[in-house]
Amino acid sequence: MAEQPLVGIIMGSNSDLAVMEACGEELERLGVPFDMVVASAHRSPERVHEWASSAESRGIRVIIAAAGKAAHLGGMVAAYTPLPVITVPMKTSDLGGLDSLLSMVQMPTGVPVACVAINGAKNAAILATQILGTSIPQYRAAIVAYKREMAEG
Ligand code: RP5
Repeated sequence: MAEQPLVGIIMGSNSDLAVMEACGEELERLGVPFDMVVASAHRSPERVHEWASSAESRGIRVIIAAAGKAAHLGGMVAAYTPLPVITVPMKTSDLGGLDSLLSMVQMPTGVPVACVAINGAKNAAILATQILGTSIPQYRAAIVAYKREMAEG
């Protein structure tokens, strides 16, 4: 039987997948089960609503939301769930991803999202694992080992 996903990854478009694959690869490396869906805040809002509002009851503990341009996906997801939301601003052709970044970090008071660097898919996976590690020793140990590997070069 497949392991229960603990991290839910949502992205606004299939065009985000090339970048976000690195997020899934890092979660796999850290041993974190996840699921991944494409749903857009403006093109398929009902799907986003359904996915975000049911995430906690499906066993998800942390959400990663990736989007580009006027990137309201993370904020919309955060509105529908008590789970922590980490956003990944996608690099864009017109404004280089600054548009996505500002859309995410400037969430109004009361509905925060965390935000990693532009195209920071791998860091989102690491941060999600660190959050899991505050309550699940296996993931804390995975992060400790990862940091040790980095230090040893
Ligand atoms: C956002 O608009 C997506 O997250 C994507 O980063 C950007 C462009 O989407 P496409 O036009 O490539 O589908 O919704």
